Amino acid sequence: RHKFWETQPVGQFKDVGDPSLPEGPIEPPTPLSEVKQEPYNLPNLYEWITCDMNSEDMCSEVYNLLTNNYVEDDENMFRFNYSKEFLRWALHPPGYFASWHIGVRVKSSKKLVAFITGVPARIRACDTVVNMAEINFLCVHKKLRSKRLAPVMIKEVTRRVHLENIWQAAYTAGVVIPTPISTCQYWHRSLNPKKLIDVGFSRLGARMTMSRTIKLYKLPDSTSTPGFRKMEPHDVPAVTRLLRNYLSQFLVAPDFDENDVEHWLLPREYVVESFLVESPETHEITDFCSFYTLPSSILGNQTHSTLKAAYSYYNVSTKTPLLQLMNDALIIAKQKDYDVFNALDVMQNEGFLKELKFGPGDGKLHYYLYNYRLNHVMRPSELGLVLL
Ligand code: NHW
Ligand code: EN5
Repeated sequence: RHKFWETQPVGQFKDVGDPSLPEGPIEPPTPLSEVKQEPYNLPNLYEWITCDMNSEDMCSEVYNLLTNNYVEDDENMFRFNYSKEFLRWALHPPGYFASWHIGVRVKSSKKLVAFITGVPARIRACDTVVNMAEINFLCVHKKLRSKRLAPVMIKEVTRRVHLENIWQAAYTAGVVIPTPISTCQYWHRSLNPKKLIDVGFSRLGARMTMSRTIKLYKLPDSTSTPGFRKMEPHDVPAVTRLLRNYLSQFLVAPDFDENDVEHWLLPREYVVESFLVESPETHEITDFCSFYTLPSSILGNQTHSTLKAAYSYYNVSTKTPLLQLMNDALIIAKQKDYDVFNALDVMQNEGFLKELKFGPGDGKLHYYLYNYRLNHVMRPSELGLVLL
């Protein structure tokens, strides 16, 4: 069934629920001298490149490959359209390795035809903080699909991760492969219902008119929480404390330090937005919310070419009810002209999804670990990790 994944150190379907298998690494690390020193072989017409995403030209080539060939929904109506600024941000966290930004191009024409990336992250699984790679942006050009190029890409990124003495990875995918640690549901909150219906992202409900639908999703013009404001650089220490404390309750979550928070959560226009509540009396930072910007190309619509989507990222409520905090996030997203606000049912998100008029989407997101076994499948609410 899974000729490639059966050979890899990942949980196998036949082992699900077997309590005799120990939690932790599936294979021990090998001495670095035993890690293969040369890249894996590619079919003869192709060659490996390391993509310098600081180079404007390289970043544009990657952007174009992904814009035309990356993830689509099951009916091929929408395709993720990560911006160049977003890709630069996603691939340059503290301690990143340029060697983990891997391209494949045609030798003769130099055309980029495949891509895969890793970035380093400390991720806690139960009680153990593990140095991992987060793998993302695996893409093979549409014309080169089903030729078993993806397994070679995955083996090559694995080799380059091993060369940095890292032996575990985390990744998410819309497809089921051996073996998810958890399966999450996408939820969507309409901000611009007319456009969403016009482009086929959502449908007019039964016994609903367009004007009733627009009224249903109306939001106040301004946020309601006193002390709600954008996060600023001087907030990094307080946000780090708040977030670390919050994430400690989940079974799998990033172990963020101040450098990570500065990189992943300080606002960057059109990339990531973060807000917090500063108590007007004590000036304490009590609550936090954030979302990232990931538009989708609309395939084959005469009037609209992009869907502006905000994706819920990390949220923490200690004083402001989560419902009220996320309602303020929706108001901000509406002000900023997003068409839809998306969220997964991870962390405590189930506590606001239905009340704030999110509806379940047709997509699921499966979470995976490489070379690390957990002994039970987690509920989404036990996950404290959001990948881009
Ligand atoms: S998920 C997004 C993945 N990208 C897309 O969906 C874009 C559109 N699709 C494509 O470009 C986020 C191609 O269809 C791809 C597959 C390239 C997906 N993950 O070359 P073949 C990520 O980026 C397996 C893992 O013939 P293809 C996370 C498939 O099951 N495996 O297929 C990435 C089969 O193996 P099997 C996937 O359609 C995580 C084999 O690939 C997969 O031309 C990567 C078929 O290969 C997926 N999304 O190309 C793993 N999709 O055993 C990282 C298919 O079933 C692991 N496959 O026969 C950790 C590494 C680091 C470890 C460090 C210690
Ligand atoms: C790794 N970082 O399927 C990411 N999106 O529901 C890779 N559906 O947008 C993983 N099909 O339900 C990728 N509208 C996995 C996701 C791939 C993209 C994907 C789904 C998630 C999606 C939309 C559009 C469906 C179009 C037809 C959807 C319904 C919205 C409706 C709004 C009103 C309330 C009810 C729901």
